[in-house]
Amino acid sequence: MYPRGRRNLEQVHIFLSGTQMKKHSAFPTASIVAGVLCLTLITVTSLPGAYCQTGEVENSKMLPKCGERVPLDPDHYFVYGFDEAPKLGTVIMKVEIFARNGSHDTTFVVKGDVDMPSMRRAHSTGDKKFSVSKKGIYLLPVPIAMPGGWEFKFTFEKNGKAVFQAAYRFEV
Ligand SMILES: [Cu+2]
Repeated sequence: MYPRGRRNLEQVHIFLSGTQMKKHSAFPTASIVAGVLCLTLITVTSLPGAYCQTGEVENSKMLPKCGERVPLDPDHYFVYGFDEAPKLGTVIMKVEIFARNGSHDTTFVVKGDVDMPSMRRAHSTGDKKFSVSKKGIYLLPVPIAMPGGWEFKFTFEKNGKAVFQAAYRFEV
């Protein structure tokens, strides 16, 4: 004789396997469809800029979404995004500036300042200069101190003058 609890567990188990088998025979294509859907999702989210989330936009000085081309001046555009989903600790913000012909441009000075809009200046780093990698990619480590809404402000300078400023808001 099984103790009552164990028998109940076995009954539950049999019930579950029965349901699964029934589902399988009744909808033989269900799992295939689910699999294809999964693959589609993976394909979509593994495009460049996979870690991009849509930002909150309050005004025209805000960037709606990372991973997309942003016009910088008549001859240049840039693409930006974190190297991974923003999380507590340090994440790297990447910026690539392209000339019209598609080549990297590294003649700008790019600065970034991160802060929490709900706690102004509590975690602000102030303007920090991006470094430029050998591949011509601008990189800046960004410290994320707590979960919540964050804002990253970009400043692009040419010949010592700010030529473009915009902010990107994201959630951690
Ligand atoms: Cu905070």
